Amino acid sequence: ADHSDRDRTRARIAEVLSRARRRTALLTDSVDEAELVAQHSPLMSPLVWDLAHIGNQEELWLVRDVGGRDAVRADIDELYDAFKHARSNRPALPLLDPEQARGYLGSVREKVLDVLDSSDLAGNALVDNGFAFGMIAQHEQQHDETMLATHQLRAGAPVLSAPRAPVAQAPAGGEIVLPAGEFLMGTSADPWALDNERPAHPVHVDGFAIDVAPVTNRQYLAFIDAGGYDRAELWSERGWAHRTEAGLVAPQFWERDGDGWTRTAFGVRAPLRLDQPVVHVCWFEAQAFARWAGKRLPTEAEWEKAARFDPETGASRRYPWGEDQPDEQLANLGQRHLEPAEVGAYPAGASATGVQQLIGDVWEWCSSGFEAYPGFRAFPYREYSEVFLGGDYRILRGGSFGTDEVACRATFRNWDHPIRRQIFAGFRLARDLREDER
Ligand code: AVJ
Ligand code: FE
Repeated sequence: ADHSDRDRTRARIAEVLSRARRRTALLTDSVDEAELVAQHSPLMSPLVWDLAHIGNQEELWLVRDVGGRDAVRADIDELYDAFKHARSNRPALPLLDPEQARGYLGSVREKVLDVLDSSDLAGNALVDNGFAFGMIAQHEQQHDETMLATHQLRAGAPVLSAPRAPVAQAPAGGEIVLPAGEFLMGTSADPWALDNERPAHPVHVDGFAIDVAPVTNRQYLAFIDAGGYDRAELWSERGWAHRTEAGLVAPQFWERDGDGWTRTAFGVRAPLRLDQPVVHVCWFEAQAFARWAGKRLPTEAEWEKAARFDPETGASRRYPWGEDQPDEQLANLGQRHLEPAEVGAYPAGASATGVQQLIGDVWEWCSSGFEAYPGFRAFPYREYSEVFLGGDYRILRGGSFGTDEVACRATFRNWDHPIRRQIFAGFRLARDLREDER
């Protein structure tokens, strides 16, 4: 049994690594050399930096650390260390050119598959259950989502395409009440969970109500039409200062079109799909919308309780719908579509309490900052999570249409600065319970 378990884990690792690599190839082979080395936005690396950085992380952890093998290219570690060079400075570095980068990734992967073959996937925390391989697959997919955001920022003719995201058979709306009580937040059991998701720990959450669906373009339009961007009282002081300085008037990539609005996604300008979740808003915009609507953003614990808590068993699930891996009936993940789906399009993916589309579609801003769970231990490196804890970040949960399932589960924690909008972020609303609801 031990043997076949190990073989199954090896096969799954090989599969997730090659899925990540197919996506990396799609994102980098779809534009020409000039576009690979260009800076499409000062917020983003040139695609060719992400490409070689993916290979370099894989080399550091799997070839050298897990495999104990000789370096493939020890001379380039510094260039691809994210902490050594700001994104805006990366185009000026003596980077590998696209052909060299592709060759480098290929050489690294070849060694990694050999390391995988000879590893018994046990013996220390780095390799137990294939953790380091899972971490590196997640890392590549995270950069693939980042590269997808770079694609969204590039000018010029479209190069990516995908089928339209599903429409809803029945609209989703309203809210779900979760009574006060404890639930188990985070995980100690999920073998590929990253350090910041650990350990599992009980959290008491006061009773709250949370929306069944994320806020839609239709609802967001009503906020704009009500003068939401011009009413300082709806914004926090910092939010208003940012809104003024950045000249925010609508979500990023929206453009006026007569009386209405269009949205440009991956080079295609089209009328807004009103029943899709709003995307490309910053935390300050989400907060102002919430105040206008008389509600608030959920805390991170509320979001996770809504996503995981099963009132019948008292247990926390891996996904809202249970333990099964996501599929196209359950959630809009994996760049299968290049847009969020209409609210109500994934009824099968609802949580035990009936909350929908928590996984996939859009990352959801929470009110919380990025803090360590009690008992947190940085692993295997401080620069994944620890150096960001307590910084000027807000939590995002649930993944987007651009998140691969290997990097998405109801415990997964993402974070970004509250002004960021180039990520695939939207939000849903929550509120405290009234006296008569408690
Ligand atoms: C967890 C998404 C915030 O992209 O900055 C990639 C993931 N860490 N390489 C990021 C990450 C190192 C990280 N986020
Ligand atoms: Fe990285």
